[in-house]
Amino acid sequence: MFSAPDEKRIAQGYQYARDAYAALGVDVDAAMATLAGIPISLHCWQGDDVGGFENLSAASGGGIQATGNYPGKARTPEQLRKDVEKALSLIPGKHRLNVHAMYAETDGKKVERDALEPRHFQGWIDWAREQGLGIDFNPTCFGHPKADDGFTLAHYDDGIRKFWIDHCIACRKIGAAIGKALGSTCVTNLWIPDGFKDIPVDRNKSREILRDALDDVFEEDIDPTLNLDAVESKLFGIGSESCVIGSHEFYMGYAQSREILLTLDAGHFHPTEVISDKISSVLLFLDEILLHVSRGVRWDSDHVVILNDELRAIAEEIVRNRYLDRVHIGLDFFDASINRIAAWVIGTRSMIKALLIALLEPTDKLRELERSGNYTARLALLEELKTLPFGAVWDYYCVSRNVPPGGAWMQSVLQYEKDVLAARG
Ligand code: RNT
Ligand code: ZN
Repeated sequence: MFSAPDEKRIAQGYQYARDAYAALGVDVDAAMATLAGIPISLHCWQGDDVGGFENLSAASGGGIQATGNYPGKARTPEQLRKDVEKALSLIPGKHRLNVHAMYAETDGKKVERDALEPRHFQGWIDWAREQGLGIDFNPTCFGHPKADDGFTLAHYDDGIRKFWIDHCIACRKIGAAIGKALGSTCVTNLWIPDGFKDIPVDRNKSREILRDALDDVFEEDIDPTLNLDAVESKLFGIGSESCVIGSHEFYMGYAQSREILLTLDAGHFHPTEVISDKISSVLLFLDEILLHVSRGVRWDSDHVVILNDELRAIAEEIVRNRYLDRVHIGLDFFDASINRIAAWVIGTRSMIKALLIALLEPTDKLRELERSGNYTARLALLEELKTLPFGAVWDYYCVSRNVPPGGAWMQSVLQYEKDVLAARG
């Protein structure tokens, strides 16, 4: 069922595809070379259902929830790293890993989140160096007793708020240490769950508190070659249905005025609202942004990414506008109902496929048609492009990067499930 096309078929398909794209003025080899230089930041939290290794008895996950109980989830840093390695071995290209503060390694000792230090991430850093990966980072402002009432940086209580401010400051320093150790800029993304389940009376005060708390967090300048700060908005979460303090408008203004990165999560907007349409607007006023590529389904913002129209549109926006240097592409989904490694592989391969399709587009031709007002030909060409043999280029690309083409990777995941995951019980 998941057999790979054989070498001969891949070579033939590639020849055919190269000619088909060349006829439209598209250089397939150049597209693949560009693709190979685009890192995707894989989120470590798909591997353990956003659990972390702190063993806290917190009530909630801050309005985010992985559902399902598929066997074999990673329970130790070593297991999680093994699983990431497995996933990466099935994904073409060089990528990054996105780590949350709750994945600290504290040698069995309790270290409060406001006291975390770079050394608690040494295991990740050493491993990343070995693997040739960059790391991105995140404060964890959820899944903690001090976040149980749904408020962190926007908390009315000075003590609780201070705890989270100190945690976020600690995380920026860890981000910088990671960036330095690996020689690759770390993007540290801040998302907080703060919001009201029911209709609040004072939206303004909470937002003032959050603005001021963020100013405390970002007060110290950090070398931007080591660490870049990003802030992530959300429309609603479980338990914050009526008002999220860190809304899109809030963080748009904040990121712009403080000259930091804005994070656009594809699952954090109204169901018919898309982040692909936001990229070209926000990048007129911001230097760089971070994407959390995800897939919203009704109330859930975190389904596994698939090659759908919006994913393609996101990739098109980045490629057409030559934003590759200004858009950090991160993934953010968690599904505990299917094999977790397969989830990573499916989501990441889909993201890369979307980028490849965008890179294979005769954009100049389409632009010409648009500028001359020939919308008929623009629509016709866009539709014809959809049936070009992109799959043949994808298979060739996979083989050229030493990863399985087609669905052949699935065999390898099933074997790993038998050999490794099953033993975890
Ligand atoms: C939550 C945000 C956030 C988290 C991760 C775990 O809605 O999307 O990015 O998913 O930080
Ligand atoms: Zn996100």
